[in-house]
Amino acid sequence: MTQSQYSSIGSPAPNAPKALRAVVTGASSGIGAATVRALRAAGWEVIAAARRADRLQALAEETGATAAVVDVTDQQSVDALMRTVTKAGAVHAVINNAGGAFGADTVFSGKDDDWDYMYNTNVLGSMRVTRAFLPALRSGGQGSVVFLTSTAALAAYEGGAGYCAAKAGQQALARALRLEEAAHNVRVIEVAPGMVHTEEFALNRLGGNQDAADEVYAGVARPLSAGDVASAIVFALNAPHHVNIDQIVLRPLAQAANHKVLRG
Ligand code: 8X3
Repeated sequence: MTQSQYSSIGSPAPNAPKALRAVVTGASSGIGAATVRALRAAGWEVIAAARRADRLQALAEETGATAAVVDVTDQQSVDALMRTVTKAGAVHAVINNAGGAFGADTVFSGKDDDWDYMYNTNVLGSMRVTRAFLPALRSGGQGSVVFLTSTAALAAYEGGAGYCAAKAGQQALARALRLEEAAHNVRVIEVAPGMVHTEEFALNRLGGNQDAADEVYAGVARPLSAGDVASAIVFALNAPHHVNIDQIVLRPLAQAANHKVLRG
């Protein structure tokens, strides 16, 4: 085998279009915003999509991304985003990052609203966005869809049932989609992080209680950062397009399992 027959995972494919274009949902904070920054740094054109226009505007000014307001729980809003984005050019990647955890109750104390919202954002939101952009991803010739799931999709834990179920649902969606879209040259990538210290994840999960949110990370030497996860996403997207990195699971060293966290 000659040197030229080796592919270089992590570097843009030699035959990649000059300007690769990606849509990132949930881009106003945390992993979504970090992914916008990382993709821009890697030379991608990026549409940063989320509900909060003010945050998006600041991110767009900082990075050169295009801000686009979208609510993934609303199909009309998703379709409007798709029309605006596809009118302006090809789409090579969609990163389904919008979602998160709401509530940390046991099943016995489970709240319908929390479970509905988690399913609606993580699973249905991913489906709505993916469904809307699939024609563009197919016709662009080398599409990629990324799903931000979680280690919560891999193992259930007490107080996590609603979130674990939503993330497992999103993971199942990704796995079925990979089988369906291979024939259309669209690859499907799942990135499943463990504990990531972001401004809002634990705060949302714990009903806005900052003290309780801080407790989640207390004494943990180095939880993952949003940038760590964004790097994994860019790594998978920048692999030559025939390389489908099905799943990346990343955890902080201090979290050997969701329930086993080393605290100093
Ligand atoms: C969040 C990871 O450890 O809170 O996606 O379940 S964990």
